[in-house]
This record gives sequence, structure tokens and C-alpha cells, in this order.
Amino acid sequence: MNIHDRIASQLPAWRERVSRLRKEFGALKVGEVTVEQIYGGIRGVQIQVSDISYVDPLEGIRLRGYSIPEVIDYLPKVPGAEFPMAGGLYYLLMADTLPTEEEALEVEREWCRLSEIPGHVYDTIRSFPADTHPMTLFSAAILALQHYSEFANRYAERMYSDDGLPKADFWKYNLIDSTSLVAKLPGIASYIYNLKYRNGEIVPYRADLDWGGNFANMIGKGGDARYQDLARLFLIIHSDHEGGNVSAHTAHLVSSALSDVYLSCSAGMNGLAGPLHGLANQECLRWLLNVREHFGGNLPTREDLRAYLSQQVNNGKLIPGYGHAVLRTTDPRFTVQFEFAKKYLADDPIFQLVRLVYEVLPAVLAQTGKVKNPWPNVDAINGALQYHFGVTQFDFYTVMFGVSRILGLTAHIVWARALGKPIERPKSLTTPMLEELTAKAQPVPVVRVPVLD
Ligand code: HAX
Repeated sequence: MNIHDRIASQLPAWRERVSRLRKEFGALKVGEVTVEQIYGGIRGVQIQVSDISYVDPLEGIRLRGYSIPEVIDYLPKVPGAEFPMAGGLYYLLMADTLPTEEEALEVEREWCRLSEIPGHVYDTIRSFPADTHPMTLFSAAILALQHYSEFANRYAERMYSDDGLPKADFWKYNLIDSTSLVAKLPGIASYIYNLKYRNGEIVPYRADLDWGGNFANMIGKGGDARYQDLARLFLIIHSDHEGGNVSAHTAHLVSSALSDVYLSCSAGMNGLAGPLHGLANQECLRWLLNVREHFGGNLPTREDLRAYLSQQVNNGKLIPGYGHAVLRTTDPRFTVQFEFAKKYLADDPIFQLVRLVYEVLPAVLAQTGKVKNPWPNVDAINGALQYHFGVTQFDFYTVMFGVSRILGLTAHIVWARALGKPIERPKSLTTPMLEELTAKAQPVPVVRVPVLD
């Protein structure tokens, strides 16, 4: 069954479940909000539903209920590959069902069919100054495709016709837009890469390669089967991280105004481009290279590294790749890449440094008493792997992250429209209002407990 039919067959039951919760328990309190949370980035406030994925603080991400190792085990793979086709993952995220090999291949064929990129998108990318950050180009290229949004066009017709697009069908056109956008991402990302760092060529999409394999081929890695597999792994593990992270939340918010998939995903990419979010992967490699340089290009001893890291942390330096707003353990997306590196590039000097930092840094961060999660996140190793395989231009890594993340963003958007979620509009307070509220209350400061198990 294709994704559209699979979603359509599940929708009546989903709508019924949501409608029952809203009708029967609409006034039930789910949680409370503290002053610290209001000023502290609405951290941990349970204000969203995401059925696409869930981040358990101690277990990490589950995509449609499946852990990262399960996703890797269960999804179909092209012959000879260690990691699954993204087509299968897209099916799982969108249709909430593990696909058969044929269903995954059908998505891959559809992407191939829709992969052609209009000329003006290349012109848009070329029109920026040469030293523009690749994430800016990526976001702009997505925006340049907005002209073709089926949803936006149908919605505009609806305004002027009585038998226009019904609200219950919004998701269908968002799904069409999503599949069309995703199909073009390897071409867009690789063109940005080739323009900035290679010969500027436009490499055609190949029907005999999957989406991840195409991406690798298009950036000149067609002859490297191991890198193609790493690309598949990278593109799967970055796809989603529930609904509250900056890119997912942004895309969801923008889409709640019924902005189409292109507008919403471009906005999501602008959030991903921030140094506390997706940009951390480029910062992380830069930081590792700086540490290496500090030690004269050699692997430091454990004691020397500990002393150096303590000094950095005590001076208030942020260590990229460590910490997380939700996770309270080593990110399983770090672990799966760590295992890949142990298997295929154990002797790589940057990986050896990644390994040593992993052994030393968590205790240093925990000793501060303020870092809530001293463990590595996905970014602590991403760059080291890419660097090993010759993708050394670290300002491109966040674009790769974005290519993958759009698999998740689009699934969130399609389901938000399918379940008829309304425009988001939380309420602001003013500081005088909070001062008045707290005037008669006893002080209740936040108690922070260091976490290291
Ligand atoms: N190094 C040094 N200090 C850190 C730290 C780190 N890696 N992580 C957190 N802290 C500090 C914070 O700066 C904060 O200090 P102040 O109170 O003095 O401001 C304190 O510890 C408490 O922060 P927290 O509550 O533990 O962390 P947050 O939830 O506020 O932030 C971040 C989570 C991921 C943004 C944070 O850990 C960080 O900036 N890490 C480094 C950047 C990074 O790796 N980002 C990528 C995260 C994964 C991701 O989204 N990828 O896209």
C-alpha cells in the first residue's frame, strides 16, 4: 500500500482518538508551568503532541516507537548495504508502519521521478555571494521551490470557490509537496556542495541508486561504497527528534498558519542553522581540530586532556557536542556512529580524540554541577566521520543534517494537517505581571542536582 492510502486508512481511528481526548478530557490538566520555565526557554513544558517520534531522556530517540538499532535492523536495505534506504524510513515516519521492501522501493522510485530541480533554484543558489553559509543557500533554495506548492495553489483556489479544497484534505496536498521537496534535497544539497567546494557540476539523479546513495554520488562519492553507507546512516539518524526541538517546533509553528511545506521547512532550516542546534556539528569538528592543534597534532594523555578541558569549562566555554535539552544519557545516535567508527576507522586520529574526550569530558562537565546532561549528543562524532571520508568542509555538515531532518519535519506537518491542528498561539505575560503574582508567594527556588551515573 502506498503512503497516501496507508495514512487515509488510519485517519478515521486517529481522528476519533484525538476527538475523544479533546471532548471528554479537554479541561484535564497535564502539567504546570513554573516561573523558571517561562524565562528558561519553556523547557520541559508539555505543550505538544508528536506521534512521529519520542525522546526518552534515558533511552534516546524512538522513531514511530522503534529505537535507532531497531530502525537499522528492521527497515529494508539495498543489496550489500549495512544501513537502510531512507525511502523506508520516510514510509515509517509518514505512514506509521514498517514498510515492505517493495513499499520502500516505491518511495525511492517516486523520489527519483520527482527529483528534477527547476533551473531558477540553481540560479537562486548562484546569486548569493560566494562565501554565503551553505545553510543560507539551502534554506533559500527550498524557499525558491515554494512557487510549486500544490497545497498553496489549491488553498488559494479554495478562497474563491465553494467547492474548493476541504480542510479534511489539506494533508493530502501537504504530502504531495513533502514528497516532491524531499525528492529534490540530494540535488539541492549536492549542488551547494559542488558549487562551493568542487567543480560546480549538477549531477543527475540515478534510478539505480537509493536517495542516500544518490546524495553520496552527487557529491563525488559514487565510488566509495563505505561512504554511501555512512551517508545512509547519517540521513536516517538525524531525521527526527520529537516535536519540541527548534527545527521541528519552528516548522510546525509556521505550518500551523497553513503556510505550505516549503515555507515551513525553510523556516525549520533557519532554526537548524543556529549554533545551539544543528550548527553544533560543524562547531564540534572545529573544536576537535583546535584541541588537536593545541596538543601539537598529537593525541594528549588522559591527564593533560582532563586539565585542558577543566580549564575550558571553568572559563565558561561551551563544549560543542555535549549536553542536551532533553537527553540525560549518551545519545544513541552518537553510539551507532561510534560503533561504525570503531569498526572502520579505529586508527583515525580525530576519532581517537573523540574517544578520549568521551572518556574524560562527562566527569568534567558533571563537576560543574550545572550541566544537566554531561554526555555526548549526536554532533560529538558526526563531523569526525565525515572528515575521515574526505568531506572536510565542515560548514556543509548542517546542510546534511537538514536534508535528513526534513524527512521528520514533513511527517509532522502532514499529520498536523491530517488531525486538523489549529494555528498555534500561546500567551505572553509581562515581568510586572509575574512580579505581582509572586509578591505574596513564599520563595521556591529551583534546586539543581548534578547528573552523572
Ligand atoms: N559545555 C559547557 N557548558 C555547558 C554545556 C556544554 N556542552 N552544556 C550545557 N552547559 C551549561 C550551559 O551553558 C548552562 O550554563 P549557564 O547556566 O551558565 O548558562 C548550564 O550548563 C545548564 O545548561 P543545560 O540546562 O544543561 O543545557 P540546556 O538545556 O540549556 O542546553 C544545549 C542544551 C544542547 C543547548 C547545551 O548543552 C549546549 O549548548 N551544548 C553545546 C552545543 C551542542 O552540542 N548543541 C547540539 C545539541 C544537539 C542538537 O540539537 N543538535 O542539533
